[in-house]
Amino acid sequence: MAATTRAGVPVVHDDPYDDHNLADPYALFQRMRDAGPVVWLEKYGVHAFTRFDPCREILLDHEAFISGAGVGPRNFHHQPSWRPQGILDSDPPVHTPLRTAMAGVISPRNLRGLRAQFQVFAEQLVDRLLQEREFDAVTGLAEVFPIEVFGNAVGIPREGREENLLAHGAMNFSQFGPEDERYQAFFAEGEPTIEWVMNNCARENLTPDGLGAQIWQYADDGTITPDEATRLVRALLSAGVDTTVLAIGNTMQCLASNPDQWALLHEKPNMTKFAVDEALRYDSPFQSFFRTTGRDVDFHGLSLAEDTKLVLFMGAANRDPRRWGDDADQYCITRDAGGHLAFGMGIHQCVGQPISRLEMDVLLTELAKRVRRIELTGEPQHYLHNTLRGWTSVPVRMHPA
Ligand code: OVM
Repeated sequence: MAATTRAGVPVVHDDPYDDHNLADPYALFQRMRDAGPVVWLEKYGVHAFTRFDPCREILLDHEAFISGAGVGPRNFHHQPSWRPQGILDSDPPVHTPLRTAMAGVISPRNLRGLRAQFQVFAEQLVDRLLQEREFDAVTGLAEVFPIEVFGNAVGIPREGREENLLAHGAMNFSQFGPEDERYQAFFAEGEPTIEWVMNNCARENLTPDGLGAQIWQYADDGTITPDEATRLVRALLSAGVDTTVLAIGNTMQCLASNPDQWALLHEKPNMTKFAVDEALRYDSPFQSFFRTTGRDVDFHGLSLAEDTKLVLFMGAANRDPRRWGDDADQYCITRDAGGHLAFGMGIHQCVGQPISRLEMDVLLTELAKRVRRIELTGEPQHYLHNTLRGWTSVPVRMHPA
């Protein structure tokens, strides 16, 4: 990594998106962080940020680093998105009413109602898993819970969720990484789900009391247009499922691989929030985003012209020892993991975060209370995706309390 660009930026020849680095990116992330605050990814022709502070600064400065040209490598100023742009890939003033509507729907009052519903299903699911004793924490737990409770919360039909929601998310999240063979494969799998997802964004197909219907009320009062309402429900359905599924699976993998941490959690189940936050830091389900310079920018010794793409690896920032200390690569539920970048930061910080956190807290608290010990019964299998990080399989055995 000795070579530099003409501007003196260290050049990285490694491919963060190859199979090997997707399975275990942390050795490469360390080399990228140590090379400097910014590196040049030769293969993709883009500057990359992996240290905590610059990543956080970029996310917080939404005027220098805009989202409206897309948050993947494709620059929408020159090449359109595969679908109409929405809350994620817009800037103020377009973004503001979208955010207002979405934040209004994810209200404390709604969350109180959802907690009660989530609790009922968490108890049923944990009852069932305790009977089985041995199960897969991804397919038998992490996928099952959000598909049921989040689907119900939005107000979509029960039929078709399994076949459509995960494949749709995996396709959608592929747009935030390179358009390579892996991208093509996720798009091929996801394309047949578009019709089902878009149908369920329509007002007439949503239950009258769910989050989806409440988004439509903002169209009624004129805060947003009907097209914008459709796309906000689309955002719930395309961003709200896979991410939480992966976060639950990653937390289970962390805890199953660190029996002392499960023992701590079982002793104090009200530490579940910390166990989840630490898992979000340790293996962030959402690894990377692009931004585009909204004007000429001087940043960390680098001059970037307006309309230049750059990539931030939040997954690397969340392991930066400059921020987290020498034990950054340890999963430790007593650490203060607050302030990690797994949900982003600034005006685009995950607006669904309270729902996702509620799902994880309710489900994993129930498990923590009722399970004394958990062990892996086989090797967890990596999920390889350009933007998402997690597992396709985490086989476990539970020992009831
Ligand atoms: C989308 C979308 C919305 C919000 C977040 C996101 C984290 C995607 O509409 O696809 O990814």
